[in-house]
Amino acid sequence: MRFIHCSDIHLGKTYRNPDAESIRYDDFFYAFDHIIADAVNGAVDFMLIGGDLFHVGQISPKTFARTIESLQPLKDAAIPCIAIEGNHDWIHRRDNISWMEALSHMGYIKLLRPQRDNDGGYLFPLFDDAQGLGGHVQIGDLNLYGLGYIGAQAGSHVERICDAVTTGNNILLFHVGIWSYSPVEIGNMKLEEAHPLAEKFDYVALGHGHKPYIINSPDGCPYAYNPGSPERVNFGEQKYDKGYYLVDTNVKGDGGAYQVTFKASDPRPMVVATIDLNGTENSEVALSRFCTLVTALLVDALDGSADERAPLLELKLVGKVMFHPFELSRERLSLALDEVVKPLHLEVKNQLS
Ligand SMILES: [Mn+2]
Repeated sequence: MRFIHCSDIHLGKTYRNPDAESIRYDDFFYAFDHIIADAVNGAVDFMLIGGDLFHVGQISPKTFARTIESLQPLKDAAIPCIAIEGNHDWIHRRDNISWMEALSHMGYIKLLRPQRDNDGGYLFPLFDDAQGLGGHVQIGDLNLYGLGYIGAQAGSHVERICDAVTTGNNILLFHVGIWSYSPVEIGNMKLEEAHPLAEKFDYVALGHGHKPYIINSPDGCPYAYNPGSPERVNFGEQKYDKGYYLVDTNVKGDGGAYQVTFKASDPRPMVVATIDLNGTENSEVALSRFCTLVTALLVDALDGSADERAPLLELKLVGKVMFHPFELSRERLSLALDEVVKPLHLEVKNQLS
């Protein structure tokens, strides 16, 4: 079997700035559409989404319609798309149907969710296609289980999760980070809390942190994989590798681990930098230095690629200057920058003194 594991697509995210809104909105669909095209062209057996398909729980009707358009080629090719909910697409009001449930009802995804018994144990009922609900799906000789986002105490649930699984050839979808690997601050578990999963599951498909990483068992065999997000979702992600995993269960590596290949995506250029204007005597000189430094940063960020997409910039201005810092207003900086680059989105943190 060959499958794609992606996560944290964040469809629906954009900037409220009217010039950037539709372009930035399209970025996330562009990333998702590319993965789906790779799945269809590569004729994989199934695709996994490790949570945060949507940026928010309450998406717009437009985002729902666009998502269906994106998923249609997978459905037409009869490639099952197995998904879980992340913290971003979690719906707290249980009386309201979620958009993820709707996609599952309509047969575009198989949304996996566990049930709990009265003793806090986990139950993974077999997925029911008619209802679009379940916790466990079988594809060929593989057994796929889905957990979604279960909160900050996820580590203490691992034993009960493992107890609920009695099959072999198991894969788990789990929207959780692992401390020290995951760049996010909440919703993580400790490395040693995760390790028992290696005995029950051949592949733990993680999501949550937008930076890719792979977790090894204490004896050095990889078993848990976080692909990160295929697009740069937030400032701070400029240095992360972006893409998804292509997995082949027939090719075995260390300790029987599946062959896993990271496939790079094509995210929009992003630059986050500190601009040192220390000692500049007037705002003209400072502006000129600002433009020179930003130009160099962009060359560096593009690293020889001919990417012509307008970048996302977050610039922090620092240093002691001999004029009033307010003279470098965001508008003035933006105007000066126009001659160098037209960013899709510019954030300035003026910390000049
Ligand atoms: Mn996310």
